[in-house]
Amino acid sequence: MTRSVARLLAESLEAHDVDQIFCVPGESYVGLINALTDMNSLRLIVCRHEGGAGYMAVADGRLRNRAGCCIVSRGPGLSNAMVSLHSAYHDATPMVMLVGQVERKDFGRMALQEQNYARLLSDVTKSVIEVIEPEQASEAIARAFHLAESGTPGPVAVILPEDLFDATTDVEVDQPRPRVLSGPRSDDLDRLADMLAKSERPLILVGGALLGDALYDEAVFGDLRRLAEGWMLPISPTHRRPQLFDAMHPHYGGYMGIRVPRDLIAEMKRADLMVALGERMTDSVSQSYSFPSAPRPQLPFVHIWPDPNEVGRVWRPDLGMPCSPYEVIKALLRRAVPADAKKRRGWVDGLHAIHRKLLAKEWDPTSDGVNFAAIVCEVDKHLAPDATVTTDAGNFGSFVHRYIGFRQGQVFLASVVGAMGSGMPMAVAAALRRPNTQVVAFVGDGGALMTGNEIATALQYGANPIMIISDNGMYGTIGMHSYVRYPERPFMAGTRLTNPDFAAWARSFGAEGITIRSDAEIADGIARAFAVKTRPVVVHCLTSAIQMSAWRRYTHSETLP
Ligand SMILES: Cc1ncc(C[n+]2csc(CCOP(=O)(O)OP(=O)(O)O)c2C)c(N)n1
Repeated sequence: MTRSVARLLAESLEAHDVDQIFCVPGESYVGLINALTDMNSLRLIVCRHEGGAGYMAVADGRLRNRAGCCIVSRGPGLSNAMVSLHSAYHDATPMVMLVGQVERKDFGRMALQEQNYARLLSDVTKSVIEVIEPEQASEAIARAFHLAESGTPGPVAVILPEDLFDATTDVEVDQPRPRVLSGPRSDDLDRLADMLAKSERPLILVGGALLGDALYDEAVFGDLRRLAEGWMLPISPTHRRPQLFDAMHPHYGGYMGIRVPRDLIAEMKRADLMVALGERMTDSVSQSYSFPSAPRPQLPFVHIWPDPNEVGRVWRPDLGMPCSPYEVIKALLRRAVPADAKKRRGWVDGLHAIHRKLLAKEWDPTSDGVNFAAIVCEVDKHLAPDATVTTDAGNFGSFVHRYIGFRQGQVFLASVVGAMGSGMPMAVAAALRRPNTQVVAFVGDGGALMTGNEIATALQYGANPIMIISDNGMYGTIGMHSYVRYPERPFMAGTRLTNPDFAAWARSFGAEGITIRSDAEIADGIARAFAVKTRPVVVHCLTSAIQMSAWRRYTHSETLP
């Protein structure tokens, strides 16, 4: 059947089960926009900034355990979207980004907004696929999804010249490649089982590749639970993956985020074995390459990650298993539980006790605004068992990790690498994908005005997230870093912000706007936010800058310098 390349691309996306695409339209791909709007199975979500569109695609992909999809225009559009590629690349999250390009006859002339994408994107994508021949358009989509989702997942860009869309071809839709998963070698499994059996104090870190295997699949979570209980193992979710294990389960061994609190890390360092199960391992998780120390871990280290290029790249593991982490869990469950696994009861209980103590809802009063701890704890009271929480990057997020014990079934989304501007777009994507469930975005006053304008997208498509803004009048994280390095200098210098009335700003979009100025307004303000349900809500919280994070306070005085 002869059809336009635009139509072929649209059908190829449909064949890959793409039902939602995030975009900012551009003249470089109007042919494709027309074909996409003709497809009943596809919803085009028109966003306000390509960074927002990219983050939405990342979040949507994670929610579906697939590569999310977005389309951006050439030079300027792609430049705006770069932050989402950077984030997806570091977070090992699959994404397919289609990019418009100048006409083929003008290649290399530096025509309007032309960029050499292979060069520009070489360090933020797994692959850049330039389509020159109409006959290869569908194959390019199939390859892009395959590459994005296999091995270490990540973003793939498909470059589409403007004149290609109207060209015709009789090539058929290239169907999706089967998903490829590598299983563990039986020798490696023997060794792992032996190491686990001998260990008295193992640490099991669970990370993103397990999440990639299944975000919702109760089978995965159930099997992980059974392994933890049967083999008597503590489970520690890693940085910004808190929902991987129920925080109240007695085998939850503490959250392995950035700068693990002193008591917990001291206990963790007594471990005699570390198993990274589906965690790539980064500086955030490894406490700046100190635990395990890079490149030679100070304790026996097993690295399980679905990509041989990654296992052994930074750390030298005692055992490297380049395979699906879930396959390892299933394989261990088929084996006999070590006879004396119960010897680890005390170790598991000890870690869990420290974790539960850290979750205590305690904080100190503040005089320069509300302690954000109080807001987060109030939100936690309202969170449903299937709620989605997103955080932007910034110190306000530390309160979320400290005070919310995520239950299995709750979903957490964030840029793992800490790219600001991700929180609100991810919440919009979650509210679109999970209508009639609670979606709460925690953002700072910095991130709020980076991509908070996507609240317009939420209103346009009937998505109803709650955006909780911690307005401490500054880029607080950077102020804190400055304070830590140069304690005698005024810590707000270079980081102070003059902010709008965010509640009025929200109302100007047609959203609900609520302001919380004092502790007395917290309970009612948060209850009102959760009661709205039929439109987005912004809760503007005037928060303390002295309380720099959930763990650190400015100690020189109670008034700002
Ligand atoms: C896109 C991007 N730009 C800059 C940074 C550096 N950065 C990290 S946190 C932060 C401040 C965040 O401020 P805010 O949103 O107000 O939250 P707070 O730290 O005050 O809680 C900045 C500028 C970043 N991570 N991402």
